[in-house]
Amino acid sequence: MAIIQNSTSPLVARLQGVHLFGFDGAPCSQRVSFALAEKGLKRVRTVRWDSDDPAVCVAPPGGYIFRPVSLIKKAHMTPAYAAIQPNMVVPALVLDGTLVVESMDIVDFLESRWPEPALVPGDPEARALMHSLIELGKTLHVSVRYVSFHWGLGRLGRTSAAEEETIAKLERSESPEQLLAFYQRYNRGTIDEGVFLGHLAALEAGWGAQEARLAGDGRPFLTGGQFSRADILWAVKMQRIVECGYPFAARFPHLHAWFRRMQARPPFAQGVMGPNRVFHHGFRLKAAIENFLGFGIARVAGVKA
Ligand SMILES: N[C@@H](CCC(=O)N[C@@H](CS)C(=O)NCC(=O)O)C(=O)O
Repeated sequence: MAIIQNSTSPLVARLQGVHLFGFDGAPCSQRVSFALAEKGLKRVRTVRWDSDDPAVCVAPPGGYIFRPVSLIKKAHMTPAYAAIQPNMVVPALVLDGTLVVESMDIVDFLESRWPEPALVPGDPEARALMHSLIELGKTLHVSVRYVSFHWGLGRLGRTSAAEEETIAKLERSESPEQLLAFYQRYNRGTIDEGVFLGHLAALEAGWGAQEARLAGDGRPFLTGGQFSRADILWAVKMQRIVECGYPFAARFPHLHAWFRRMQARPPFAQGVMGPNRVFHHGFRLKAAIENFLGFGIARVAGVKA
């Protein structure tokens, strides 16, 4: 589990209760807010991410304090945030001074503290499938990045020259995210269309396997009869691609029906959709216009790289 010992941020040790450093439009952060809502923990307050005011350093039991780290304002590319999350991405979670990074490790950590309701299936076979779907989801995280930058964020996803320099200064060479390498190519438009199509095809292969399983036995959840962490990870991933305008209902109807079931869960509505509404509608509108004009993601759905 990605617990960060000896964080250089003075803020971490001061935080009591649960504090989530995240961004509501970001899938990795949404996974954690979805899981917190499934565990019945409510977002009781939203404060500046770096506030060390004693009045907001203690989260009440049964709730959590949200500390939004704006990816738009590039708050994650600052020395103070890098001291909390050394890979300069959201989310990061602190519970009573213990700092955890990596979204699925955070979900695991939450499970160890709040075992009920369980987000792990009781059946060993379903549990093994959950773990393999989570591993697949982690591997495909980079593909969601490429697809959502290309067909979702577009030019908005670019960083300025000054921001690129900041990443170069702050990013550790061993960071698994390798933000600098990505932005250097993304900012200059040097990533070949085939690379983006390859990432979309990788995601489609993942969705195809799930479509077959859901269609095969009519199971309600990805691993069978019980909701699990795999549903959290994949529903949030799908949410982002839906926002890019991908035609799921036509391409993967059973997966689409499963996604509608996930959306109907109150914790999804509360943890993912509620705070994400502005981003969601903005992205959907942009995607609908692009699909209508014929250069959106719908045009390339199902096209191999
Ligand atoms: N492996 C990390 C990935 C985190 C990640 O990539 N976060 C994205 C948002 S989903 C981010 O903060 N990106 C910042 C950027 O692209 O500049 C996790 O699962 O927590």
